Amino acid sequence: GSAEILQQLRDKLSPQGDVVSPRGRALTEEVFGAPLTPVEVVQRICAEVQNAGTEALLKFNRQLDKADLTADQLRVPAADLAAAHAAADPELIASIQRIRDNVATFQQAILHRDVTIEPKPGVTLTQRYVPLRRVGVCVPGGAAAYPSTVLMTVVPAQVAGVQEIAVVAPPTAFGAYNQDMLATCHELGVTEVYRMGGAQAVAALAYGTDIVPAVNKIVGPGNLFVALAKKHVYGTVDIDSFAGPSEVIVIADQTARPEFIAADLLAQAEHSPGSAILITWDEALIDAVSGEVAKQLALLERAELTLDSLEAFGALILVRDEAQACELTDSFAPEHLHIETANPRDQIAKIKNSGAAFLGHHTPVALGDYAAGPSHVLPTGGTCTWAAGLCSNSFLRSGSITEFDESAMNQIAPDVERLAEKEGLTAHARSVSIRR
Ligand code: HSO
Ligand code: ZN
Repeated sequence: GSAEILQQLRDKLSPQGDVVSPRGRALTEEVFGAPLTPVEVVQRICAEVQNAGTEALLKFNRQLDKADLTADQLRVPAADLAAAHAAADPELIASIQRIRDNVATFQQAILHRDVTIEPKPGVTLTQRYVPLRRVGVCVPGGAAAYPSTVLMTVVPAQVAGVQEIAVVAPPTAFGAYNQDMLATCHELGVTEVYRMGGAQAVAALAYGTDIVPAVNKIVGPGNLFVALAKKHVYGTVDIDSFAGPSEVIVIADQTARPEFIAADLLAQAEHSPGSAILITWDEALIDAVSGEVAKQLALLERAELTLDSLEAFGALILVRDEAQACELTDSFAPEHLHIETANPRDQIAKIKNSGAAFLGHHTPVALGDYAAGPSHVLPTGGTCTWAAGLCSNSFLRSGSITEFDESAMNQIAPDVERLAEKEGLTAHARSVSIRR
């Protein structure tokens, strides 16, 4: 039955929350002198950064990321950004420019525009959208470098009209010292890049220090500590949704090519951890895909990590029919959904819950990860039932503007006065009646 399959699928979800590696646990115990939960660790780090600012930041850089920086080394010098750009592969820069255009075109097209209506003569009502002034972008740098994350966060913010963008990346080879990431920042006109990561970077962005001015919103993916820190500082600043370990559900029928599907599952597992699940009603496809996965795995650079991830968080699911495939997928609410069937629009119409959907045999998820236009910062772990992926509108806030002329006010006045009297708020009522 569907309920049992769904439970099995949920068990296949890569860890979204409370898992810390033994190494991470030992490290925090060493730093804090006591075995703390991740939430406690994050509370301590945020409080210290709030109180001691840069000094605390430098200490956590040293203790948690093993980077012994001075205060004036926290910000990447403009010359380093320019040098990374000058030394970058020209083909990479050309790709970044084309991708920036793709992302900007889509993000511009979906941008909210002010709406004004005149519901009655003399009444003007407006919903207007104003960009956030200053935002912080977290770029991960633990297991791999992510110039693509710079594109998928910075470009939507720029399209929205954000004036100041501060990028933070951990002081590691894959993070703030990654030349491709720095070159991407420079190409996009980002001048503020900081060598700091983890909860301490989130706290610095939220509270501000003498080196990093506080921001209005913090976005971007990160590990558990980054996610918990964002949750902790929410209210001081806004945050985006929780982008945890990546997942994909592939729905396929007999028209799908097993070698394509195997490649798609492996691409997701490569994130390690990454959940990769095939759902099909075509029994022959299961065997064919399974054979292809084994064959293709051997060719991969990160074969071992990918296999580990696949064994823990991969699944090939045979369902009764198309209806059950759609029902299961909708209940699971995957971050990525790839439909490789004859008529993918039939299935997507039946599935409301997915962070991002990819249709057909020629739309691998990697197109969206790197270049298509929608951002790859997406809600994971079933949170797309209530959260949305990052986009240009994530960097806008709305406000309303109301204006009545005298006769329009006179017309609406009795309703206002009546409700104000009922609430016992006679000053409210009088502020209207005095004008009549
Ligand atoms: N699949 C990731 C994004 C990514 N993939 C970046 C490769 N680089 C989360 O949507
Ligand atoms: Zn990816």
